[in-house]
Amino acid sequence: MYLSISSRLMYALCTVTLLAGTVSAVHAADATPSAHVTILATGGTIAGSGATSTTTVGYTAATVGVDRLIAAVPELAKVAQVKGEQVFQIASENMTNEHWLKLAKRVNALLAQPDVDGIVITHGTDTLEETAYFLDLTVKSKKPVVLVGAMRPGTALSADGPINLYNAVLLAASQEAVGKGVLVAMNDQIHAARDVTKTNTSTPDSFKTPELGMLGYIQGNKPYFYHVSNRKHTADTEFDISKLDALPQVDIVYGYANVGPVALNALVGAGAKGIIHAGVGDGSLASKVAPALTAARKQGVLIVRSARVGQGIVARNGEANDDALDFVVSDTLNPQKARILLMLALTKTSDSKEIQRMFYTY
Ligand code: DAS
Repeated sequence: MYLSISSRLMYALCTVTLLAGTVSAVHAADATPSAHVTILATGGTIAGSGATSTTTVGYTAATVGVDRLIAAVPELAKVAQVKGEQVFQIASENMTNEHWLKLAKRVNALLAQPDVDGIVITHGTDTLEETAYFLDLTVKSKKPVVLVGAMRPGTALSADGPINLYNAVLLAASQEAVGKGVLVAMNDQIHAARDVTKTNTSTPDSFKTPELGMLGYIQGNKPYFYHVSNRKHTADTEFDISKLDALPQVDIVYGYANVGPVALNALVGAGAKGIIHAGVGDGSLASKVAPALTAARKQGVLIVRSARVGQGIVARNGEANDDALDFVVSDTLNPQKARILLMLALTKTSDSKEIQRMFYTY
């Protein structure tokens, strides 16, 4: 076949372009990712192990160290330059205020380093939503902080930990996650720390943001955001834990049919500085409990009316005359998250009007 000179030149140009493309693709596949992500390991099922491959309950949490977690997912190296730190090794039902303060201080110290672009925290699922919200209110950076856990131990068939960890690191290394607040990456979904909650004792789809909605997905090695959180968080927080060694004692009392004031009086007697009332319905107060709450308020205990139902706004002056009783309402925060915001609020003020503002801000 005889080609004119211009056709030969075009053919040669196309060949060189194709080869260059192939070479760059090969290099791209082997290129060291630029993002530096630190994994802070705290324990939980993601670090758990069971006796057999079908043991998905009755396993032991918090047995596998951070180096083995990372080694079990070599694909992490394709999405970030990863370092691991074992900050705790506990089942998260045992998480304490002291753990939270230590973790938040470590996160802030790492994020202040120019060579850290994002942080992933591996965590038990039982209190993951609480730690996430505490960090959402105390991390002083726009860099991504992503919490991740697992509903099945790494020894189980279809363990969810490895893919959850991969997704969390990919998210923490992404530009898309910058400035979005503390995130939770579970089951290929991206949730905001403020509104996510564990909804099932054992299934991999346990983490949901029931009515306010999750923020997006992780699919095909990429995060997709469809919403952002409207409330203040992270770099915009007014709370500073850098000099705190303890948090004010805040406890939760649960509402139910036939409830009395015994638990409430015991908690106030033990020195609670704040009480979250997890009321039935729209945060209703039983007539046998209301006088004890009023008395506690008069003693200087800050009272927040939340609701055990988990979704919806607890209306101020709805089921109780909050103005007259000088109570605060939790807005849409569930009781366990309202407790976190009240603890931090009490590190700054005991003024109930200021604290109510905070519940409408975060
Ligand atoms: N006990 C649970 C915890 O550590 C195990 C888990 O689900 O992570 O939170």
